[in-house]
Amino acid sequence: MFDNKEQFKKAFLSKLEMSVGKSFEETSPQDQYHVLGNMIREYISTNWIKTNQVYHSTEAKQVYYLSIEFLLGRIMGSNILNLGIGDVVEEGLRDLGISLDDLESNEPDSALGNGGLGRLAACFMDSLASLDLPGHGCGIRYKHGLFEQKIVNGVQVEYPELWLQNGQVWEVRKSDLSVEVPFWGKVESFEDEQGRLRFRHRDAEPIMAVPYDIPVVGYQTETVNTLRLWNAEPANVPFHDDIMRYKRETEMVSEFLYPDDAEDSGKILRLKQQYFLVRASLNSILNSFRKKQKDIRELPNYVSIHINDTHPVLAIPELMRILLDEEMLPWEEAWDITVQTISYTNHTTLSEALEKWPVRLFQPLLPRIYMIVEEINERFCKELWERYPGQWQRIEDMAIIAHDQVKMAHLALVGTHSTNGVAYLHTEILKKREMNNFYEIFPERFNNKTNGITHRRWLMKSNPALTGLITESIGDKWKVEPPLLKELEHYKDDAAFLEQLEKVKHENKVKLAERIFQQNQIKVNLDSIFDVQVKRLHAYKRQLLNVLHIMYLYNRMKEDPSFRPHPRTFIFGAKASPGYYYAKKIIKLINTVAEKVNNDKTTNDYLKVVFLENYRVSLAEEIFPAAEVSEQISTASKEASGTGNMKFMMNGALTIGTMDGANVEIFERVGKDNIFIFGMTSEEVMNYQANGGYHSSEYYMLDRRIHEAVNQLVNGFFPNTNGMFDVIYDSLLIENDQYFVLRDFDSYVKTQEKVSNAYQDKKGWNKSSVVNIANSGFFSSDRTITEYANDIWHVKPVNSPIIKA
Ligand code: F58
Repeated sequence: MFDNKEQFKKAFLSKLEMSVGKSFEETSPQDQYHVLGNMIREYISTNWIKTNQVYHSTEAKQVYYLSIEFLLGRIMGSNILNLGIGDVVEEGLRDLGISLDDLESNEPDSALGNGGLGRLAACFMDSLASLDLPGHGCGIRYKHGLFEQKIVNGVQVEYPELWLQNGQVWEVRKSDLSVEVPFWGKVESFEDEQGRLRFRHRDAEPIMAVPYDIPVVGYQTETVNTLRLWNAEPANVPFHDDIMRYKRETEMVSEFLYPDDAEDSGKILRLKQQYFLVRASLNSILNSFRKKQKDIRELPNYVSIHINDTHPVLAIPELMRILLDEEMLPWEEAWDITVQTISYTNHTTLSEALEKWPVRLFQPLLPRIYMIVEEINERFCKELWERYPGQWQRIEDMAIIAHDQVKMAHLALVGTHSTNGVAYLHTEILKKREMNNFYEIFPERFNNKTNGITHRRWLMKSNPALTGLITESIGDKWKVEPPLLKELEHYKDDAAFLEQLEKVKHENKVKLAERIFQQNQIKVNLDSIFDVQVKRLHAYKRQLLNVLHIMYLYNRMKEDPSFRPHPRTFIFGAKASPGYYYAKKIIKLINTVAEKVNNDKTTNDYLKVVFLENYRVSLAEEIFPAAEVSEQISTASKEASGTGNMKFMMNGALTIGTMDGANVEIFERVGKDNIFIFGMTSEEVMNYQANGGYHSSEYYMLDRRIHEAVNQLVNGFFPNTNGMFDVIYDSLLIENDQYFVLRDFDSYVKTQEKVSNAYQDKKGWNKSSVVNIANSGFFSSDRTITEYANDIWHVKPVNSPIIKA
C-alpha cells in the first residue's frame, strides 16, 4: 500500500471511510492521523512478526534494556523515515490537500520520561533496530507522561499529560502475556521433600502487569524490535472490603511518571513502580529463554539485561530470587549468573541524586527481595572485611545497607559485571572520586560509553533542508555511516556551500520565529543571533548564569548608549520538577527579565528573551535546526554528559560551554577555534569543594556588573516582584553559590563577547558551523550502541529474515 502514490491514496481513502464512517470531506485531521497511523502499523506488522520469530528461534544472544523512562516523542514521523515511505505518503496526501507535517502534529508526544536519561533510552531503541541488533526495551506504560507546562504570569503551572486520551495507534495490548506482581505479605521458610530449605511468599497482594508492545522500526532494514511497556491492572483477587482501595492503589502504579517522593506514600509508590517493571520484565525474559530449552546456567550466553541507572536495580535480587527459589541453584552459582547477565549505566555524579530506600519501607513491601538484598550485603561486607580488616569506616561507606537505608547504586556496582559512565570525563570522575572505593575492588568493571543521539530523528527528520544540502554535497552514505559526515570538512572553504548553509539556517530561523510569534507573540529579529538554552531546569545547569549575563547586557546598554552588541535572541525552554521551588523561581526570573527587556524600546532591537513553554521532544525538533549558539554552561564536573549539546552540534550551532560532560569530547573533535570554552575546569571545582576557599561575596563586592545584577533581584528593579527572588539572591550570597555562578561570570561574559565578535565574520562562523556538523558523526547513538553491543552485551546483529530492500 506504500509502493506508489496512487495505491497509497486508494488505500488511505478506503480505510478512512471504513474506520470512521464519514465521507472524506467530513473527516478531521485527528481521524486522518489515526488512519494513517494504523496503516503504517499494519504495514510494519509483517516484519514485526518475522523479527520476533527469528528472535524466538535464534541461538543469538539478546539484550533487554530496562528503563523506567522512554522519552519517545512522536512516533509516526520516525517510522515514516525509517520505512522509507516519506515521498509516497507526502505526495499522496498532498494530492488530497493534506499536509503530512500538519497531520503529524496531531500526534501527542509520548513523554514517558523526564529528560536526558529517558531520551537516551529512546535514541538507543532507534539505533538497536537500525543496526539489526536483537534489543528489547522494557518500561512502564504511564497513563500520564511528563506534565504539560503552562506559563501563567511568568510562573510554571503543571497540567496532567494526556497522551492516551484519543487512543494510541502504535501499541498492541497482549493480555495473554500478563504477569502477576506480588507486594506486601510475608516470607515463610519450609523444608521440601528433599530436605532443602525453601522460601515462599505468603499473603501477598498481587497486581497484574499487562504488556503493551510498541514496534521499533529500524532504518532501511526489516528489523522491527519491540518496546514492551507494562500497564498495572487489578489482578483477579477475591472481592474484599477494601476492593476500592486495592483498585486505586493498583492503578496508581502506572498512573504517573515519577510521582513526587517527598512523602513516604510517594516513596512506596516509586519503589512499587521499580519492582513492578523488574518483576514483569524478568518474568517475560525468562519465559522466552526457557522456551529455548537451555540449561539455566547458560543464561549469560543468551541474555544480557541492562539497567538504565539504578531505577531497575531490583533486577539483581529478582534474578537471584528466580535462580534460587524457582531454579533452586545454590547461592554462589546464582550469584555468578546474575552478575554476568546484568550491566549498569550511571548517569550522575550528584550524590544527592543517588537513590536510597529506607529499610522500613522496603522490607514490608518486598519481603523476599529484601531478604536477598540483606544476604548480598552480608556477603559483600564479609569480603570487604577480609580485604580491609579493621577499616570500619570504609566498610560502612561501601555497604549496600547502612543506617537503615538500601543504597541502590552500591547494589548495582556489586551485582553487575559492568558499570559505565556516559562521557569520558564522567567515567573518570566515577573512577577517581565518586565511586573510587568500588573502582579499587572492581577496576575491570568500569568503562566509558560516551552518549549519542539518533541522527535520524535529530538531523534527517527534524532538519530536512540541512540533510538535503549534506547529501547533495557528499552523497547519502553518511545516513547509514554517520562518521562519513567528516567529508563535509572539504567544503569548509567553499563559498557557495557556506552560502547554502547560511540559507538553510536562515530558513530554519524563519520557521522558529513563526513558532515564537505564534506562542509568545514576540517578534524576533531574524538577523539576531539565536542563542539557545533548552534542557531541564536545574541549579547545576546554571540557567541563572545565562540570565545574569542578559541582565548585565541590558544594564550596560541602558548605561552606555554607544554599547550596542550584535542583536541576540536568547531562547529558553525548560521544565522544573513540580516540587523544585528554586528551579521554579528561575523560570519566573527568566520570564520577568523577558518582560522587562522585550518591552524596552531603547534596547529591544538588540536584545530579546523568549521562554518557550512546554519544552518537549517535538518542540526540540523545531528548535535545534534554528539554533546558532548552544548554551552548555553547567558547573564543570556536574553534567554527566548532556545530549542536547550533540543535537545542537549536529545542526551546526556553535557551543559556548564549560569543560564538562561530553562538551570535552566535542571540544576535542572540533578544536579550540570552533567552540567557545569558558569557566573553571572540573579539577578546579572539585578542589574548591574538597578544600574550600570560595567566597561568592568577594565576587559580588568586587565586580560592579555582578553587584548591580544581583541587587536587581531584590531591590524592586522588577516591578511587583517583592521578595520573589530572595531565594535566588540567598543561594548566591548566603549559601555561598554552590554552583559557582559568580565565579564563572567574568569568564562567561568575555567568552560571550568572543561569540559576538566571531559572528561579525559570517563566513568564518559558517565555516565553524561546517566543522561542527562534519565532526558530529561520532555522536550518533549508532556508535554508542555498537560499543555497548561489543564491549558489554556481546550481542551481534541478527540478519533480518527477508532480503533487504
Ligand atoms: C541525565 N540524567 C544526565 N536523569 O543529567 C545527563 O548529563 C545525561 O546526558 C543523560 O542523563 C543521559 O545520560 C537524567 O536525565 C533524570 O532525568 C532522572 C530520572 C529519574 C528521576 C530523577 C531525574
